[in-house]
Amino acid sequence: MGLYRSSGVYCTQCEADGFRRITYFLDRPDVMAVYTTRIEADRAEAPVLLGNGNLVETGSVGADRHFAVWHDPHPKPAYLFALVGGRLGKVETRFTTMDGRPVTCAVYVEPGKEPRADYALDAVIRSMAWDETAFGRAYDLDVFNVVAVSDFNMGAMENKGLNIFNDKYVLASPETATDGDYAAIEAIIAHEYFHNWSGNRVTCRDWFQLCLKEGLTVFRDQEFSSDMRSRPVHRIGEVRSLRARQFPEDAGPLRHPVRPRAYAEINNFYTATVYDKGAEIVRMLRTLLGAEAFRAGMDRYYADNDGRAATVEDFLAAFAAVSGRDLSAFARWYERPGTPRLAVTATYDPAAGRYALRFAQSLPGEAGRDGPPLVIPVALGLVGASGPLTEASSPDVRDGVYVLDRAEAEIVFEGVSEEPVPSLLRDFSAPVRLDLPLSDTQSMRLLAQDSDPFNRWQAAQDVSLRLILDPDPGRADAFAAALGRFLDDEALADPAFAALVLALPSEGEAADAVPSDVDPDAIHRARHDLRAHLGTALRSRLERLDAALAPAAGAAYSPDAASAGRRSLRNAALDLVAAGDPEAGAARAAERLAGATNMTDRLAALGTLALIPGETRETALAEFAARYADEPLVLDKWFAIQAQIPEAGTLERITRLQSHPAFTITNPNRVRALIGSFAFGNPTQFTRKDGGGFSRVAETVAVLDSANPQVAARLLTAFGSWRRLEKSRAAKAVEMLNWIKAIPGLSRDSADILARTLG
Ligand code: HT7
Ligand code: ZN
Repeated sequence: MGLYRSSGVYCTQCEADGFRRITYFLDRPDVMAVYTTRIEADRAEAPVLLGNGNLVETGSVGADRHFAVWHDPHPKPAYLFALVGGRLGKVETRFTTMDGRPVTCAVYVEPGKEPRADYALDAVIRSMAWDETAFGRAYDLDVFNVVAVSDFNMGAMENKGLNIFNDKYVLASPETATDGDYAAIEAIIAHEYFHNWSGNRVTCRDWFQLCLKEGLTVFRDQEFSSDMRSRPVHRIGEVRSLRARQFPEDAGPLRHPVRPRAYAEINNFYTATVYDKGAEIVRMLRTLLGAEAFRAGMDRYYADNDGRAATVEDFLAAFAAVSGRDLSAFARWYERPGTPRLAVTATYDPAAGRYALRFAQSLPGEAGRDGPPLVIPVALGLVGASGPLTEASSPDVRDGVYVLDRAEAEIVFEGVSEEPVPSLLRDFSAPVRLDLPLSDTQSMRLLAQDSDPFNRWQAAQDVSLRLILDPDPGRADAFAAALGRFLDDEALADPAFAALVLALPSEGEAADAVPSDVDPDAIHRARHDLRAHLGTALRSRLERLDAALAPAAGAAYSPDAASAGRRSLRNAALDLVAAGDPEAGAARAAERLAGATNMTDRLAALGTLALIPGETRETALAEFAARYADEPLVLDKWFAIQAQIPEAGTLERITRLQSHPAFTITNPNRVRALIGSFAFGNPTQFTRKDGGGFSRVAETVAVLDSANPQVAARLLTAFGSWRRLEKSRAAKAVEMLNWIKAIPGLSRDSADILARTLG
């Protein structure tokens, strides 16, 4: 925090309260000022000098030194202050805003890596254009600079006119970056750029309002990515990540309202709840008001609050003003922690052609009792044997959405000619857990017939989850047959979607569905067996797809969504075949690895091989490391893949990797790659019964805590679900948490997470 050096480059990180480490200041977000910054440095050491705003003067100081003066005319809080000085190369281009302002946009990177910044620069230009079209927001300075540094605690930072990035989210080439990396670069460049309005022009009154800028900006970057890529595929990705990170947080000891009521250390509140559930609230608001009123509300919010430090109330007031709606009940989403449950039961009267759905919402609070109801938009439809029943209607459903604002309610559809399967929470219209007891046959009807792509995917997830929790070879055969029909009919038309349908719920998601005494080994085995079953049953189809999706010889790599989708299905097919026949799979993956022309295919093949013990795997890993010895971001992938191997030998492997010359505890990306991937991505080994996994992470926290408390505290959050584990593992986790607690001089960051986790 404050001013620091990353690989010889001076840079700053002031959010949330780092500016006070640079100079005395009233370091609160509601204290706004106009800044003029004069930076002076040794010319050889720091030929590039960057600050907020526009460059107004440069000059020499004696023979060896020089200076630059930057002026930012927009009043801002200190957390948006930034400066950079160092040896950097750049790529740049011009953009003219909708109000005619010429802007020079540049991306600065380590000299020699300039060609790898082209995609990020292109994403800057696309973000600027999109915010004008989608939200009417134009850029407001003469320059927009992005700087990539290699030591960064988070993804990036939205300093006014001078965004500073973790280089992982800037640098990309087909040889070093996967399709996922390209998509993440596009999304994070957009996210930081969009903060220029949602965060910078309108900032937060205090840190309790963090979701005001983060939830809104995540929503905006999600919309951008959906417009750039496939909307349904992106939505499924958003929900997978919400369920993987936010739902467990909301169910564990670190749960907190989207607008927290109290904090000991604000750095610990840059959470999935503030960011991702915060974005879901904005999405629900749009669903409730409709796209037009939502856009009018956003315009009103900017008009009323430009140049101000605002609150969640100011945000909601803008929407209430334009729509005439009372949003006071909706505001409860910001205050109530936990994921609501929505239980639904259905009754059908064939004689009357009437179908009733009964809804009951619940969200037990601290006292164990439900509070006042939330406002839950439920997008829905009814699906018959050969498709959606469009003639069925209910007076309570408008534009396909029913708004549940009571604890319990019933709605009735008339004109229902056959018993339907309800398709509820279409497009995941609210961040709730749905209790809707469907049979496999009903879910498979949704997979085949629903018009909502999200619920088609959800139906496949539901069947697989049931089969992981309650294995049954006969039902697995029926599921494989349904998947086979789906693949035959649709896989080549939308490969990215098909790849998602084939992907089973993660071990974490399966654990989340178990009420208590979670045994990660049992979940791992059951999930592995189901993959093997499907891989065997679908083998010939998957091999045909593999062949059909092979790129033409000599075809150039392109990161566009359609090409990425074809790669993802082809790689998913390989992985599933390998689960069914590991020997043949290993040979095929090794072949794919040798012939790969881009990092997406290479890493996917290595990932498949990593799950198959043996010589082929070890040789492939050694060759990969040798090939990319000088590529830190690729080596991170190599560390991460090995940390996630679900085998008893992984702990030993991690010990070896920790003494690998490329491992360093001082680089946040490297620590996250090895120890973070182990803690968050290897459930069976992190929660080993002998406690070895917990102690490895605890030891890392202990070493890291004084130098980088933020990263140490984040690692500690991996212990968040210890209470749900079966007793012996839970006891080992507590032992290690208490061991950390006893470390003298523990940072406030780690102490806060510990206190709440043990709490
Ligand atoms: N607003 C930025 C948050 C951030 C941050 C917070 C605490 C410590 C370090 C940090 N680096 C960046 C990033 C964002 O969400 O846009
Ligand atoms: Zn942000």
